[in-house]
Amino acid sequence: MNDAPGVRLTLDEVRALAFTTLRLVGLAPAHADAVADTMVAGERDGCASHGIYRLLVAAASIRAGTVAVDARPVVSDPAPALVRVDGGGGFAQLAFARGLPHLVDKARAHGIAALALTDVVHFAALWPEVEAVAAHGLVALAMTPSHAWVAPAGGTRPVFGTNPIAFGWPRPDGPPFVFDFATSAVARGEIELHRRAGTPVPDDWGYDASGCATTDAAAILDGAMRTFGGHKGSALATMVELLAGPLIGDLTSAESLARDGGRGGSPLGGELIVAIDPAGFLGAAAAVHLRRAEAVFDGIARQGARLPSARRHAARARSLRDGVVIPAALHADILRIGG
Ligand code: NDP
Ligand code: PYC
Repeated sequence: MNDAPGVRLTLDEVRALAFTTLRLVGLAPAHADAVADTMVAGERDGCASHGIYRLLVAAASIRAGTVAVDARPVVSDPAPALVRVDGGGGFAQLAFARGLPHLVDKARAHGIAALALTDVVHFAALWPEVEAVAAHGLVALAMTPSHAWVAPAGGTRPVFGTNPIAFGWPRPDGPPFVFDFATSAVARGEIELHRRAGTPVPDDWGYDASGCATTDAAAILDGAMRTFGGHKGSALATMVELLAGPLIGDLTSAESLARDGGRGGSPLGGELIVAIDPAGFLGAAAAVHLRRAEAVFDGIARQGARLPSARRHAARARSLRDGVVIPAALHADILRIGG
């Protein structure tokens, strides 16, 4: 149980804190809007490693000069079912917002479409994006490489990023089914929170710089993280490197880290988002088959197993009602950024 002192804020106050801080460190208003939204969503849904903590991370990238604070995303149309948004070195959130309407239109027109965000800076969770696509009744898949922090199964030196994969499935009677996780044992943000708190981590999260398993969060951040699920996570991490890297003409995690050049900014490169319209294969029968799919979710929930995204929605309801509690030390660090 975490009994560290906290500061209770309404979600409006969290948003104001995020927006004001981002503006103070020089982020242009359109970016500050989009970035603040994603941080508030993370905090609201109880995702501590990708909530308001990310203000420290985003501000560090801005100060390190690794993000273009006033980039203007440029949308292009490489093929009938493809859309590309060149983020111009800015944060990914605004590029995604610009590309989303085109992705939705193209998926409706062709049954399937893909959006490539290129030359963006990524510090965030992917679930807000698949949730936004699923809100249009489309199935969504998103992935992005990061910085080379993660060793392949069988090795101890970093090759992959933490390379998240997110999936969204629209449901007839409620919010979409969504999962979103790193292909590393945990997100790097989780390990950073342990380092901040001075708490040990499980001994299967990573290696120190000499390749030995360790429970010391700082040693893992200087060494290598592990993939989840051994060779299976390792293969999925490889897939993310390829599909959201060379396939869309953007960086691998190793190239991202090299381009950062030790400045300590967030991952640089691309993201791939695929949207599938159930009506593409099924036409008017889509509703019947989506209803049939509900049996899969019932089969999980009926035996007391937890559906991914159920915890987030419960946290969301709580936060909308009661606001959120931010660790006092984090709140103080955020105020210091502004100061
Ligand atoms: P977790 O290991 O906590 O897994 C999160 C996902 O698994 C969520 O969908 C969660 O649902 C679900 N889940 C967790 N526990 C259970 C359970 N017991 N039963 C069923 N479902 C469960 O996340 P990670 O640490 O791997 O990643 C956290 C975040 O970090 C992600 O949002 C990811 O996008 C982000 N990230 C971003 C990166 C980037 O480069 N931009 C890189 C790496 C990670 P629920 O949400 O309901 O808890
Ligand atoms: O937590 O691994 C992570 C991460 C990388 C980029 C954004 N989050």
